[in-house]
Amino acid sequence: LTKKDSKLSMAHMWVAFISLLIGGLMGLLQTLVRTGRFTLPFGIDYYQILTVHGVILALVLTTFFIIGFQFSLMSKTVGMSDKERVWAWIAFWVMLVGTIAAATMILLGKASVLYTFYAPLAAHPIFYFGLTLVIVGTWIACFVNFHQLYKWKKANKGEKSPLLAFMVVINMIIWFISTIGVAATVLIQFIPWSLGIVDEINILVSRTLFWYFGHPLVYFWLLPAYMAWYGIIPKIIGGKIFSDGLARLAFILFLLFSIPVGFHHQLLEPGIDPFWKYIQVVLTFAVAIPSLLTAFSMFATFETAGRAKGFNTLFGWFKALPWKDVRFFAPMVGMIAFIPAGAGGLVNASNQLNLVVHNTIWVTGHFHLTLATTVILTFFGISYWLVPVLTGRKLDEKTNRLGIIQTIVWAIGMFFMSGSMHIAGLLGAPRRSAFSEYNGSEQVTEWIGYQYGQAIGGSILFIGIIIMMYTFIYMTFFAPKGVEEFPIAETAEDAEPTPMIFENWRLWIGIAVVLIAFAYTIPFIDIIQNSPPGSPTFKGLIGNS
Ligand code: HAS
Repeated sequence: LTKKDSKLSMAHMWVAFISLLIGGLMGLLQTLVRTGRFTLPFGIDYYQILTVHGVILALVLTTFFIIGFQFSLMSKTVGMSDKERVWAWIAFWVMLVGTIAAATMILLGKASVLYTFYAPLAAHPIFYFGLTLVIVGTWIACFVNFHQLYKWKKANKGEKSPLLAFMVVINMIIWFISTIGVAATVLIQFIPWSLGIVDEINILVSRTLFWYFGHPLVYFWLLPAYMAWYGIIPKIIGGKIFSDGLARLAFILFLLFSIPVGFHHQLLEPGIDPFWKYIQVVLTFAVAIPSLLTAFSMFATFETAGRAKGFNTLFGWFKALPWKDVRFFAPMVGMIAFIPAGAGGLVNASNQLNLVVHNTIWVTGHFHLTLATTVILTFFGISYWLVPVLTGRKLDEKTNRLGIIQTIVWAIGMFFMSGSMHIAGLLGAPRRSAFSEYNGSEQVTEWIGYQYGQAIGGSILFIGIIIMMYTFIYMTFFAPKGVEEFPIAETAEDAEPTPMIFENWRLWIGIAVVLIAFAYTIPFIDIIQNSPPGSPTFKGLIGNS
């Protein structure tokens, strides 16, 4: 990568890692509050830190890391012109100004609306203006990426695009289409409401538009991890990509199925016709298929790499994997975690089982396994080679060892925290609640051991964050100078050729739009026609006091 490209990606990494520290500290405080033995100082409200935690980690860290990582992939595979880089910097600054505006309002206690921020919780208008800027910034980044691939295709007529560039563009199309929903609710509903121009808001519409965005959001987080699994890990383990076509097919299936599924977050919500919930649940099960393809493809990659190295028994590949290389080890632990994590997702998506787990802390356990383990460990795994590449340094043995320890610490912390959350959730413990004895209810006594389990896990995880921050700073400023490899894998020679229809963007975007229209139009009209008028602003109750 050129110096200019490196600087751009590195700016994103800085925001991501500072977010990790702030957001992680808030997470630790939450788990301590939930033991009932710790109260927050200086009158800080539980929901204020819960909002900082969710927004900073789930929205800010992820978005900056992903966009920074994707810029580096695009620069490496299809190149970035000076003009594109100027726009990429504009995107970065617009996002950053928006983030600072929204974060300031949360820290001032004027936007304790949680990371899902749908009505009836109300925040200060500046929070919503900040969000708008963040979205606009990401849209600029989308168009920079689209332009990069478009230019490459023009210069390389008839050739299939580089796999990683193809994947980045799919992820950004998903992001662009889904953020239209959140932009609509922010601009049409929240800004006029928070400014007092209207005094009512349709809560169901706001929740529906949020979840139209909220579910594809989780795949916007997951797909960069899959980019590393498909396109980088094979190189690190000394193997080849099992099938370029299969990898592209998985990403196309995400484009088709990750958006028309938001209702699976609203299964218990009155006001949405059960038939349409049913349709979206079917589509939810369809979106698990590309993950199953990915699991297959990863096993196949491991096995073929192992066999090529002479490990020819059924499970011989296991021994052939470079367990002592943190660039592989951290994402691999993430992959293993995704087996129970994905199974938990399928539980959530099943209507009857959702009755048991919805709004319990099981759901929090689910996304700490998916996002905070599978995705984040893969992001950490990426940073062990990407940060040295960007700073012109080498991943030395000491950092590699520390990274392995960090991964183990993270896995143990998450085992306790997410495990306790899953079990307590099945025992009925609610999510998003500070400590309460619920007037001495007997059931609550069943939860308390698991709340301690969460605090133990949370404390271990915080140690993991400190190690990661140390490693990040070391790799940025102190690691030995040198040239670290940007590990991009090649496809196996005997793989089937990739069908060119996968490059037919109009076709796939067209089908995606038709599916979205099918899954949302009628229920949305229903919601608008039949739902009762909105509720008052709830000013003074939370956030906007
Ligand atoms: Fe989810 C709630 C359903 C995946 C994140 N999810 C959430 C929330 C978040 C979230 C943040 O249907 C909470 C939102 C809130 O605040 O209310 N989720 C699913 C389903 C999947 C799924 C069906 N979720 C994710 C991912 C996330 C994420 C990924 C973040 C990155 N989720 C739900 C539902 C709810 C929900 C409901 C609402 C619950 C409620 O009631 O509120 C699927 O995509 C999962 C498919 C995955 C698999 C696993 C494949 C396994 C692989 C690993 C292979 C391993 C290898 C290593 C190769 C089928 C690919 C092997 C090596 C060895 C040595 C063994």
